[in-house]
Amino acid sequence: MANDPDVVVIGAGFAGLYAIHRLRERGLSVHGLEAAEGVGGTWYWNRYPGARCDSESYYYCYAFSSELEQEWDWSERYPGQAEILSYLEHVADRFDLRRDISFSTTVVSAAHDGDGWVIDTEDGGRWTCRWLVTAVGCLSSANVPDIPGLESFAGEWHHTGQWPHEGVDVAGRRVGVVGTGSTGIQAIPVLAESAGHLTVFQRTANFSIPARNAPLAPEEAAGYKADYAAIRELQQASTNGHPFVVSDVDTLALPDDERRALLERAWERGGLRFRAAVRDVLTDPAVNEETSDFLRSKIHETVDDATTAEALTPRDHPFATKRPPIDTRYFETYNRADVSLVDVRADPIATITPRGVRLESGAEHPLDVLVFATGFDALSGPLLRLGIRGTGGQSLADAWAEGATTYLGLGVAGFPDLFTITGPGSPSVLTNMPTSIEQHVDWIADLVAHLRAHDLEAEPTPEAQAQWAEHVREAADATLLPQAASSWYLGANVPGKPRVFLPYAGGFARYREMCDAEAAAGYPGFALRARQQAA
Ligand code: N01
Repeated sequence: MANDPDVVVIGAGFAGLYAIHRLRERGLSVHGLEAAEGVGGTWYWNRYPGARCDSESYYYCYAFSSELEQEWDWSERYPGQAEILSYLEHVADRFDLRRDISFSTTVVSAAHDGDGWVIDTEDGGRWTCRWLVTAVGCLSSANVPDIPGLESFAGEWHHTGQWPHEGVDVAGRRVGVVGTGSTGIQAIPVLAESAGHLTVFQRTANFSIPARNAPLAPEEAAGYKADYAAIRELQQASTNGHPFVVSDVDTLALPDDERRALLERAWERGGLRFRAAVRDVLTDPAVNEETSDFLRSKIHETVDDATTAEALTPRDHPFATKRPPIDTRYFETYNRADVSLVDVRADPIATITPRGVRLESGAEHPLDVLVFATGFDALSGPLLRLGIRGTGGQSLADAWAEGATTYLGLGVAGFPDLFTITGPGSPSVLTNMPTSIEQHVDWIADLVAHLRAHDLEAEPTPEAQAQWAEHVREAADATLLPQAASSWYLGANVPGKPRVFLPYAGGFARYREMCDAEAAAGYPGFALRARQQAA
């Protein structure tokens, strides 16, 4: 194909692969540009020890093909990184997607020239297209803290989101981990198994629920396959794309012993389902405090040393206001003699030395391997890296100087014919990602087909975008979510990033209905212009 397809899709993870497939089905020519050497997105890059999905395998997958649902066998309750990557490779082959993807191709700029998009890549390539679809993920821009002296470190250091494919040999070595979010909490128990000594540098103690991972029994897997129609229906009707019904029990009205029993049952079942077992946990401070206290007590029951247990106990944010990790023997790991916890809120990291990490107090922790499980410049970061310029040469960075705003998380005023899968302002990271991705891709494919049929170009109106930004803020404010001051949902983890609550917290089902209503009404939130006029 010449370098001028109808649509360029940037990224070949869950979102990009499905976008290529779906847009092809709509009769458009599509080409994917992917920085990595292969498909997989998040699951290509995040190969750190213990990397595993927190959604359960039977629904952390595509729903668009019932044949695919029936033919793929998951081996565990939660799929590991390698298994998800194999699944996405299978999808790429099964739907013959690779022929339309350029790998090892990093986009350095994308500019709208009044007629369409001109995309330049690091290797000197140029692509032109009418519609640009970003499928760059929400958590793909690694956040390595700017700690003085890192370049002087004599050992090796890695960010979990850019983990070497050949692995890192930690056997018998002194390993340090900075960060105790979902990633750190997955990696720490696995690293501790083989490291000589593991030191965890914790700034914020975190809640975590046991995942209770296990092999998926063949009869259980067969049951899911037989039930897919109902499972998918439940996901579409849910708050966050998981096939769980949120409990309707008013926990505060229960006698103490029954409330405790309900929480114990949810704890024993484990995983992200825990949240769904407690009605109003994200909206009612009293319910949340009860639940938080229950989880704090579990940390103290699990960790032998009382001082370590208290240091691991979160007291500065309500449960689930930061994305709650799920774990396999995380708190138990601190009972090992070869694992130590360093509280870097009390004594912050001052510098990295050739030998290891030095704290403000002067204490030095010698290390051979330093692991940054320090998260990502979430949602807006991956888009800003693309060097996008819209009408009049305006950069996306300038448009978002006060914080990322979009209409429905799907498009940005001033950037015609640009569509952002799971962009800022969409439910995205508050949901099961494949469910949100499919909804976005289907919606975008319908809009692009409409634009082609009528020879139109589209961009959100500034009014619709401003109203949506206000609605996103109100939806977050109606919950306890903004109370976690250091949350990446707010951009608080990246120095200098504007504090704007980035995902839409109003719920997946409600959001889907709003998107459907927008399409049914002929896209009133978008300025639709005849292309001849626009040119
Ligand atoms: O990143 P995070 P993550 N000095 O930003 C600490 C998804 N995910 O990679 O809280 C010291 O949550 C930081 O401390 P603080 C999931 O959505 C999904 O763990 O800012 N510490 C925090 O402890 C998740 O939420 C799966 O005070 C520093 C940690 O690093 C999202 O990815 C699996 C520091 C970062 O936590 C991100 O999780 C894994 C510094 N300078 C992840 N800078 C699935 O299963 C940062 N920290 C799908």
